[in-house]
Amino acid sequence: MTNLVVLTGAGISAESGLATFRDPGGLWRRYRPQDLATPEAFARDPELVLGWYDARRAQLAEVEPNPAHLALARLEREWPGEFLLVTQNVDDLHARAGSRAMIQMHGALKRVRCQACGAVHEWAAALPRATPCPACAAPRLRPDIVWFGEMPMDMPRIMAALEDADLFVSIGTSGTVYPAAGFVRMLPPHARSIEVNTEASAVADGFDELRQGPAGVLVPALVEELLCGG
Ligand code: BV8
Repeated sequence: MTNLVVLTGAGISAESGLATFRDPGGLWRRYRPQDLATPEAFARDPELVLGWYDARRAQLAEVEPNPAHLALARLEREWPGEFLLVTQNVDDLHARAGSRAMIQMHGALKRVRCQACGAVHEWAAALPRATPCPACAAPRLRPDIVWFGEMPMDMPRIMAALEDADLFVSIGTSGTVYPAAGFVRMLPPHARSIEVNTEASAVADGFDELRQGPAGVLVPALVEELLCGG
């Protein structure tokens, strides 16, 4: 049986209309994500950081999963071996497309976490500063997002899947953020690795194959190929 691990980044959601980190992101073009997605930025200017996440959370209601998200959900349903989707994305498009065997290693826009009691709550609305925690009432809620300098989620489970992988497919990620960018170098020597991207990522040389083009076109074709004996 072939064990398959898929990694996705912001590029898989680009055709759904969600800006990637590299695009000039409109309202936020004067900030770099590295400057906003940090505990220090949140401590320094909570309203600015919460406003950024409120805007991105609100945008989820305006976008839909695209054929690449849907194809990965089909691949999970029909794959005969072990399957794990690891996404760096904090949007809800993989879940809405039907993916279940999924780890959101950088957290989720539609979840908040209490810094006082640790409770995690599903959250679709805005998160004004000092909103009381539904569990303990402390005004200490933050986005349940992994910021730069914070430990990504579920790393032991991700590492175990990479060690057992026979096939690794990376889709729509620039390969600039670690530890995700290093996953391709953690594979067993026999594993086959494929990168799907509109341009070569910073770690493209670590892959056996580069399929250059939009995920919305290449991922459904790759899924068909993998399921029908490619
Ligand atoms: C950690 C949530 C350790 C926030 C995110 C120096 C060297 C190496 C590493 C470091 C270093 N200094 C610091 C570090 C560590 C740091 C890091 O890697 N920094 C980088 C900037 C150098 N990493 C961390 O801090 C991580 N934590 O290391 O912890 C630790 C150890 C012990 C104890 C405690 C801690 C945590 C990183 C997580 C940060 N959070 N997201 C939020 O979203 O608001 S990162 C965020 O940016 C995303 O999640 C994603 O990971 C990253 C953006 O990357 P991509 O998803 O790849 O998106 P991008 O826009 O860059 O690229 C899009 C790609 O799609 C492009 O290639 C494009 O060509 C392609 N594309 C576009 N359209 C399409 C397409 N492809 C196909 N089809 C299309 N249509």
